[in-house]
Amino acid sequence: MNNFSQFTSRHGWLNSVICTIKFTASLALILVSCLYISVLRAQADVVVYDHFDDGVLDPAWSISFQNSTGWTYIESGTSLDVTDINPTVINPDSSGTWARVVLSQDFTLLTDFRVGCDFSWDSENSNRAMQSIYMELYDIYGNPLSQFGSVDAWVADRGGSYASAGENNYWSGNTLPYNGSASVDISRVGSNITVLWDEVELVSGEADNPLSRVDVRFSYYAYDGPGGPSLFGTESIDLVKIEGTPVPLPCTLLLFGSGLAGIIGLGRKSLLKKA
Ligand SMILES: [Ca+2]
Ligand SMILES: [Ca+2]
Ligand SMILES: [Ca+2]
Repeated sequence: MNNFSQFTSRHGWLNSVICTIKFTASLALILVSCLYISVLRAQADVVVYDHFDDGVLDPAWSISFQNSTGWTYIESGTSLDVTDINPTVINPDSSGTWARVVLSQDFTLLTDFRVGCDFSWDSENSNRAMQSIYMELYDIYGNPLSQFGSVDAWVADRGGSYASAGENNYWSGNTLPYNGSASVDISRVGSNITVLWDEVELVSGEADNPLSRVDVRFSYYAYDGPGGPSLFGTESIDLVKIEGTPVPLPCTLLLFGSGLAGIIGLGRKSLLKKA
């Protein structure tokens, strides 16, 4: 035992002071680390980024079929092009079912976010096309936060642009050309979601729950009745980018936990010393 140890063991109060200083220093270090982590986490994380350029559909997309048995698609080198969906039902009227192929990705929960996407549609210059392409953003509870797409829902009409944000939605009517493309940008700051279509705002609305999942839905209304049969032309998607602010770590909990661990550690040390 050196002189200092002998001195402190004779003066128990000094030991307590040293322990308190050590404990305070540990807490300060944890707090600084915690703040540093918060700053790092405050930067936007990119959770989905797909150019659809390498010829293989990224397996991060899970694929599901609704009222359909398959699809024909190509990752052409520039985009993902869907040229056919095989329906299980041919509808005789307007009240039937849509055949769908849905691509989904779940990711880290995001508070503020920004979503970009380019897409296009081709109705083969015919009103008989009945098809849609949608992107849908879902919250942690599976409720839609925002949607957009081109929707051609009937055999006698053209398609229109559709978008929603929180409780609000927008529908252009049957105004889209037979062939076209759009670049869409959805962002949320705080609770306010805004959907831009070729840099023009279509709709804005409010929703607070964290963003958790994206779906890209390709749909075909197979119909054979008056005016039919319907057709599915081509729907394409490209440049999907989703980034945002991850839901922060419960820093206070971390602090509390680490502080508790520190106290236990110091307690054990002084017990060992006493022993
Ligand atoms: Ca790919
Ligand atoms: Ca591309
Ligand atoms: Ca149509």
